[in-house]
Amino acid sequence: MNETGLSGEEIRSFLEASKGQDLKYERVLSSMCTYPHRVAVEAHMGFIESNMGDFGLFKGTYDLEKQVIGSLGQLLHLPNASGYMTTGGTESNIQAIRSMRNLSTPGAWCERPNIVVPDSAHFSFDKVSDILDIELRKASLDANLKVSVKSVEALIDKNTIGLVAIAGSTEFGQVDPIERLSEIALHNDIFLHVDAAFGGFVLPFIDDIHEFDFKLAGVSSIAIDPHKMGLSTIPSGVLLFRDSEQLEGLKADTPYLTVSTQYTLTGTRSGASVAATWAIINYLGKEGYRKTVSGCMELTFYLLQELERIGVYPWIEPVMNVVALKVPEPDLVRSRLAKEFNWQVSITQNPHCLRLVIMPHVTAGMIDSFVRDLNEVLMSLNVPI
Ligand code: 0PR
Repeated sequence: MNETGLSGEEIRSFLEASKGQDLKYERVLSSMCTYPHRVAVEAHMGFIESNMGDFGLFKGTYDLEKQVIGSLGQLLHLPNASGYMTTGGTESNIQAIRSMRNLSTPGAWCERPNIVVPDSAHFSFDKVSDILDIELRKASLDANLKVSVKSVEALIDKNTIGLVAIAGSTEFGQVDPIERLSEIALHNDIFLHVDAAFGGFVLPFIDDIHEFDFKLAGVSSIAIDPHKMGLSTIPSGVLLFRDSEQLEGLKADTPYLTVSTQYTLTGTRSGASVAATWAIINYLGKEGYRKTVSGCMELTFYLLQELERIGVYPWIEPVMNVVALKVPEPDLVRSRLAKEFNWQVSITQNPHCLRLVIMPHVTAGMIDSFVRDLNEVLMSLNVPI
């Protein structure tokens, strides 16, 4: 740290230079985040000092948080859901499993508790396993990259405290057979957490019906992220519980704050995200999200149509705006797209594909030039597609 501070002008110019090195979303086809909506940004800036870690001081913001929980609970078919705003899917997943662990009857497992997750689960569950010392059992996927129900059933034993299902997998945008997993959870009297961090703001707004939420009696908690397809600011995640007792399972005493208990993983947390999320869900409403999601889906199908012309096909028919493409040498293609054309795309592991996410910042013009550039890279590889 310098002895004396820089001038405001110097600070601005340093920051501008740094920002200039950041990539613009206009070349990004790999991200599950996007530009937050201006209404969310405005609300965020208006609440920048608000700390939900001591919400007795910020009663107005806390009330907005309760309204967000109510609105998203209602969207996911449980208006009186309990929960709170997290920093995103990772924290929601950690807290959901921590609550399962804390509520599972002591002595119900003999050795180490375990959870059964799809092989497609986000890497946040590896963090869960490490932090909570819970065994992670990975169930295999079927040909459509949904978790195999048989594999899940085979992995459940007396030490299993819960299951995880994915509604919108990170790599493929696939939705697990959650209706069946709900029945299995009820039958075994264990929890079922649904990771809808991405799909939670997509599935309710598309025409195809995928049952994934609290409508299913076995679903005990859901992670849904406003900072992904919800168009809110970072960091905005939401964790919802069916039962207030599940939230109680996370209780910590906070004797010197304005409130005596806390249920969150972090202490100090952003009231700005709360205001931004409240603002955007109320500004857009279901109608606005339906428009946003249908725009992304139309572009997703436009992309597929254009790719077909150059002989490139998706591994599975996309369920949402995440596309995994069969191309030869995906790593090489990815790095050449970045180096030669400045495109940011990602890859999937198994199967090994090129992965694109068609977020609200993507335009038809972006797709046209991406397909042209991809074709050039593939032609120069000189291998059959
Ligand atoms: N669950 C699912 C299904 C996810 O896709 C993700 C993140 C998480 C949980 C974790 O959410 P947080 O990152 O909010 O804690 N999926 C993306 C990923 O890890 C996140 C991402 C976002 C990656 C923007 C890149 C990027 O530019 O791939």
